[in-house]
Amino acid sequence: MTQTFPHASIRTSPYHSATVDEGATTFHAYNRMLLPLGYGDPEAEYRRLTEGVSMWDVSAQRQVQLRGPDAARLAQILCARDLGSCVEGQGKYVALCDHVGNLINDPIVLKVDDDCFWFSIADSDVKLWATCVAAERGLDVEITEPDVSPLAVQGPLAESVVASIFGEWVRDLRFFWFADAEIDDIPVKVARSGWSKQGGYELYLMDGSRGLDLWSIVKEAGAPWNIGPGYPNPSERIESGLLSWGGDVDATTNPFEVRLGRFVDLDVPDDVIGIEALRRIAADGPTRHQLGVVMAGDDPRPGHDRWYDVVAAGRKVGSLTNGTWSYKLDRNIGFGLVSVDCRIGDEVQIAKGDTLIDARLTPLPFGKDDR
Ligand code: THG
Repeated sequence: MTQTFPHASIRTSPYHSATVDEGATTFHAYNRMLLPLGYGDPEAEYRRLTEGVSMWDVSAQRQVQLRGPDAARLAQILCARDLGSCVEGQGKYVALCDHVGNLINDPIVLKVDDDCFWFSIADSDVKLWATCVAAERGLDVEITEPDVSPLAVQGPLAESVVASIFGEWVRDLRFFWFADAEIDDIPVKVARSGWSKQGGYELYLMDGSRGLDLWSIVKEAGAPWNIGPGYPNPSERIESGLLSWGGDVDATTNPFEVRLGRFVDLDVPDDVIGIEALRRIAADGPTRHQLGVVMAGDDPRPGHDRWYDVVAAGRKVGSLTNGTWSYKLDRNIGFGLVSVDCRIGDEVQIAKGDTLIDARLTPLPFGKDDR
């Protein structure tokens, strides 16, 4: 396996050749790293995740490490969520906003120790942002991208697989909490997290030279439960209402518009970036909100390549920001980022090229009966 230089425009993950050997058919660039996005049988990969157990290379969820006496202060300045109660070994999902309250990333923040935080990031350059903010404010903190590469084990049987590798203690981990562990001298952090609502873990590999070893260990341990390869699954995550930063937000989306208001604490200190703007937006009320969209027809439609207009009474009222076939609903579904004048239950249309598709607005996450 060749690990390319950190500044390469597209880097490979420590699991890369294993994913190729497993038959990965699609890769996406994410944080300048190749992220496998499919192994050729979407339905089997969906069922494996929702009924069994699946393993994913998510090294592209890079860590930005803040280390030093001012690490906690910088972490808080960057996050519109109160981190004061966050203890060592705990993670929190946060909104990272710019000075006008636009969402520029939605990482999980892991408190590694009092002087060290990891931001497990979505696809934007948080290291550059954090480095600039720290320097401008004269903070004593070093910002790096450490050699850390998460491997997700997701699905209802994930707990059995991960317990068989690391021990029964993993069953007691709370959501977003993590702990240090070792297997065959491979250092990892075992976290209860992952970009699905099927339950599971992320193994934060802390030695990139051992990626293929860790992959084999998980694959062998999971064999009794029929583990197989998977990827951040669009059907499952859209059914479950999980946000994809970059896919579901544009340059002017604030957290309240995309259901992240519950992760924003308006009473954080005034030096938190964007907090004044967020207080104002909260007081005035956002102009858009995110709802589910269920489209008519029971044939899977081809992939979603861009945002499509959501139309009501001949007028654009918002955008369909993603779209997928739902195996749970047997319908095409997606997220609408639409005017707050649009309500759950409204009949709308999706303008896909010249085609107008009848659709209805629903709550998120999708329920079985929302079809
Ligand atoms: N794992 C790790 N890093 C990541 C992601 C991940 N970085 C990029 C991206 N995913 C960050 N985005 C999310 C979005 C949603 C969730 C996690 C990361 C998530 N949300 C739950 C929800 O919204 O229901 C739980 C939130 C809560 O209750 O606190 O899990 O997946 N390492």
